Amino acid sequence: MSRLVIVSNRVAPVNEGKTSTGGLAVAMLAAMRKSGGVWFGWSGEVTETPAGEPKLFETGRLVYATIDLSPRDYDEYYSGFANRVLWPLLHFRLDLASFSRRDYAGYLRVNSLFAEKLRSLLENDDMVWVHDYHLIPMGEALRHAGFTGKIGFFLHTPFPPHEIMEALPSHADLVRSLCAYDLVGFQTKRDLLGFRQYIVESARGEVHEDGTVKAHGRSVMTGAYAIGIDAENVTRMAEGAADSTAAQRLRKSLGDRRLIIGVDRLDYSKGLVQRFLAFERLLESYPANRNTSTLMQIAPPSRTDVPEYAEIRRELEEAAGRVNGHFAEFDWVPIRYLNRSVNRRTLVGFFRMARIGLVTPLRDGMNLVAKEYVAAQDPEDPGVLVLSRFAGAAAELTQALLVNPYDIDDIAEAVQTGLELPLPERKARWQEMIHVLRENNIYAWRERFVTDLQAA
Ligand code: ADQ
Repeated sequence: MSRLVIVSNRVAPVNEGKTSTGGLAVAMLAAMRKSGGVWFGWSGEVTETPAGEPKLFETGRLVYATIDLSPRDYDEYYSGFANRVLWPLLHFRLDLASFSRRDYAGYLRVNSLFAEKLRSLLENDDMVWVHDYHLIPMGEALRHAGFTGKIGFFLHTPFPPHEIMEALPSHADLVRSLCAYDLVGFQTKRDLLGFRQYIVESARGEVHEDGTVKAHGRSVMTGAYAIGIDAENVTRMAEGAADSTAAQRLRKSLGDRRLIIGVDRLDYSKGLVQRFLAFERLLESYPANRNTSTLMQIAPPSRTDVPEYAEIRRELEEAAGRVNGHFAEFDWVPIRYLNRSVNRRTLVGFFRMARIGLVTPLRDGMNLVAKEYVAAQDPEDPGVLVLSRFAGAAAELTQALLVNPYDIDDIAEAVQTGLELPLPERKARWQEMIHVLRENNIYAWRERFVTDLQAA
């Protein structure tokens, strides 16, 4: 039987007890644990002299194969092109993209390195599934290295309109390498449409009714595959965690105040500054929330050596400090702002206690926190999800209170509406959403992609 070989920039921590705060790692670990296979990627280590061969580690049915990166690779490929060019560009932030030819060359070099190292582990009938923007050219590099089996690619981020893509000096090369895959998957129809429009408008290619795209002399299958979560597992974990020591401490500290929760990697795409300002607006416009509602924002720092992340962190600290300074009372702090990760069990226990899940990214491929929040709710007394229209999850979670994350008044009003929503309506909205999450769970997502890749 052919093996499924997953490739992503980072593999999830081998130690499952360790907290992982990246959506990709959380999702892929859930998707792969049951089915087994090989997971290849960067170890997270940077060393002057990376070992020649991948390090192998087997656990259950999953084999991890990892390589280290040199400091130069790390700077140019990871911090440089992937996180200072592609990430902002794919999230519609051209203003934050800083392109350099040196970093692009490093990106291509590391993609070839990944392909070469992986090639030595592959068998002919393996099926390779490459993940995310770090590794767009990897499939083409694997072809050059002589691999002839199926290769698929899934983009976890949005795909922006073609006018934005065209601002990237190497856009034509990158899209040409996307066309070397057998199947390219996107999170939502909107992203798929963005890609297809690019193909027609910028690459002068063709889009066929069955989803095949023809461009650059190649033909590739395309589709939308909204990533899911293991909803039943999250529900079970949340039930179990509702009375954990941490949950009890949180409950005690809140008294009968209502909890509004936000959980995100500290990233400028997540709309955190606007979220704090919206909470400030809520306290101004609906003063009954003073000393009766608390926003807890958990935001562990990520990509700390990218300057734009230091900047957003500074802005957030300033906003939280100002709101707290203005509204705090001797027995209440409006915003509890935590720069740390929390283990998954504790986190979903907190979700279950929160009356509002506040998820307001300016752009997000999907957003798993929104889905986890819904799955963690008590069916008899579910909280309300306030969700950005610009998160991929909004296409499925239509029963959330959808907001424009740039519009501070809109967010504040939705939170107020959510706090006042009568129980029957909360239940009705939640039931529709949990149904969607159970149907399109992480296993269904994996199956759909793998089946289509086999057929491509
Ligand atoms: P991310 O941008 O990382 O993912 P998201 O989808 O919300 O965003 O996933 C974050 C994951 O990390 C969630 O499982 C969450 O529970 C966990 N997490 C976040 N903060 C945490 C904390 N403080 N402590 C513990 N755990 C925390 C990228 C894309 C998304 C896409 C996913 C998957 O940007 O759009 O949904 O990949 O495709």
